[in-house]
Amino acid sequence: MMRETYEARAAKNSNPLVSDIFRIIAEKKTNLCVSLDVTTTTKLLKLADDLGPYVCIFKTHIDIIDDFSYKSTIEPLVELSKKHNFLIFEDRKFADIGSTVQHQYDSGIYKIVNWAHLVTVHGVPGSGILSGLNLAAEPVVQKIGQHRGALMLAQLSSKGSLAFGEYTQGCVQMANESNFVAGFIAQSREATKLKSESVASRDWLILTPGVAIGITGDGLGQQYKTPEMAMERGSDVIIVGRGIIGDDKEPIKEAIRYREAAWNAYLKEIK
Ligand code: S5P
Repeated sequence: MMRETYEARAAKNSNPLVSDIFRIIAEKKTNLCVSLDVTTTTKLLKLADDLGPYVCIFKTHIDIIDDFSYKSTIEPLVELSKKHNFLIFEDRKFADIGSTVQHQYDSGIYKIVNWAHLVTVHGVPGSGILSGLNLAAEPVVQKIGQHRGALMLAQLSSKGSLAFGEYTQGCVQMANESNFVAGFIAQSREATKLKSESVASRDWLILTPGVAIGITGDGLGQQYKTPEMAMERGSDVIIVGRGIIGDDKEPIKEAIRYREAAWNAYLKEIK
């Protein structure tokens, strides 16, 4: 499919966080997000420093870090995000009522809202989840002058996922009614278009996980497509975990390969 350049979309988007992301992608010429699914702070920070130049966003699952501490895990990660100009996306997959997620976002040991530009959110509980997260984000946005936003899980990459059809449409409807939503985790842009379009659709940021080269699954339900396939379906950013940082991989070499594949696929499609 043909698409506009990231630069053009950055200039037009009314959501400042989405504009920032499109701008970083255009400047660094990378639409790659690496999923840093590792269990130690040392591995997390080494990968963030080594791969920082090749990504626009790093995705984390901060609750799988065995030796987590705010000071030794988060503070250096935030420094690296400034050094290499990437954003941080904590894949928290919030899924509770507004009041609970508000605290899960700003309290506990992780205090996610302080450092993660993006977080993932399930639509299951209804729109209160977005209001609760937004309540936690407002004071932080005020205080540190950075933007915060949610990516709603419109579709999942895993086999047998229940997130399709009417559920996906419901998520898009919820997103349309909240300024806190930056975009979607989805397998295709098409799925994030409302069938009954009464309001003009926003220019959503679409991130696509379940991307790998030369492998179709992981034996636990993950289903892979290639960077080219994800881009052809209208993705803006591919999310790659084990394809780049897997035990048998050379992460820098793989990051360069995936970045090139996704960037060339984008170049083929621009108007
Ligand atoms: O539908 C999804 C949504 C997400 S956020 N499918 C996914 O795989 N993810 C996440 O992307 C998942 O939690 C994991 O962190 C990453 C994929 O990792 P990989 O090693 O399979 O590339």
